Amino acid sequence: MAVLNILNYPDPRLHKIAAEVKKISSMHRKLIHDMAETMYKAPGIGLAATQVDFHERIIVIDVSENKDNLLVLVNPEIIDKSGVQICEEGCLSVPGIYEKVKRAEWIKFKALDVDGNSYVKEATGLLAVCVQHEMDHLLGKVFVEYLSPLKRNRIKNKIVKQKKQRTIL
Ligand code: GNR
Ligand code: NI
Repeated sequence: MAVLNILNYPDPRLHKIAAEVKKISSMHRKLIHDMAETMYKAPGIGLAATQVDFHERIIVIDVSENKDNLLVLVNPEIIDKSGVQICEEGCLSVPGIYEKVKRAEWIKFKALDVDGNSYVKEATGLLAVCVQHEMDHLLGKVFVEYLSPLKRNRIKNKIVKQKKQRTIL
C-alpha cells in the first residue's frame, strides 16, 4: 500500500478525461487500495483517479462516520437523478477552499466494484454530492468551475501563492 501524490488545481492534468476501464487487472486493484489509503490519510470522503494522475474511470468514496464503509466505483454511470441540493464543497485538489455548489438531491447510479461485479445504488445527501463531485473529476471538471470566473481566479491565485510559500519554506 502507498499514499499517492494528489494533483492541485490549476494543474492541467486535472482536466484530462478518464477512459473506461476495459478489464480490472491486478494493477487496478493495487491502485484502488492505494487510492483508498490516500483518501483516508488526507483525510477526505472521496477520491477520483484523475486526482492522482491516473486517467481511467475509478473512484473511491467513504462517507461513513467510522471510515469503515469503502465504496469503489469503476466505470460509474448516473442512470437517474432528481431534485436539487446546495452543499458547501471542498476538494483535496483545491486545499482550503469551501464553496456552495448546486447538485441533484437524489441519484441512481451503476458501477462495477473492485471485483468487476456490476451494482446499482441510490444515494441522497452527502453521498449523492460526493458521487457527482467525483464523477466530475473523471470528466476533467473541478468544482471551482461552477463558480464565477472572478471567484475562480481568486482561488487560482490563492493556491498558486500557497504552493510557492510552501516551496520556499
Ligand atoms: O473530502 C472531500 N469532501 C467533500 C465535501 C463536500 C463535497 C465534496 C467533497 S469531496 C472531497 C474529496 C475530493 O476532493 N474528492 O474529489
Ligand atoms: Ni475533489
